[in-house]
Amino acid sequence: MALDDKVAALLNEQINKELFSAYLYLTFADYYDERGLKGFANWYTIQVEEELAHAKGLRRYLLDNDVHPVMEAIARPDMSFDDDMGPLKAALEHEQFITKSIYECYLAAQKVNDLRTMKLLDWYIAEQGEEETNSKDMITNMELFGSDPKGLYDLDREYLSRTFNPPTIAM
Ligand code: OFO
Repeated sequence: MALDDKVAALLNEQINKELFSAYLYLTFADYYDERGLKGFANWYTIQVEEELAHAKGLRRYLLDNDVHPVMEAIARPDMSFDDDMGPLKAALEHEQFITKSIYECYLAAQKVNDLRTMKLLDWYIAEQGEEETNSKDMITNMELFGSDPKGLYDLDREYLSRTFNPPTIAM
């Protein structure tokens, strides 16, 4: 069954949003790198990989459904931060925006009884749940330990150990 035009267009837009997420998180990694917080920088660099994987998963899905993916221009992230909490709060806000966007894709698919796309988006919905939880945890950790140099050092060490595990979606 061919993909509905509106569903295909929303999924294509979502590719751009995922690529923008990668771009945004690169700027967060830069912020922390320049501050000497290599663990936080590592965490966001890995997040960039995750976002690229999300974009590639949607691209694969369009290709598999005979829809040509269109790579639109990626906006320049406009972010400057006054303190180490800034990127963490911006990340949570951004993930909530992405969750809403995935829900819109899901609802469009549901409207035309596109069960296959709904199944694909189930994965993205669960992933967004995880990403919102991670973002909230990072804010809480910063609130609890960030004002103490030793606490911040330990947090940074912890984030240094994050590695990229390619997600299970087809790319
Ligand atoms: Fe693609 O999950 Fe974050 O934005």
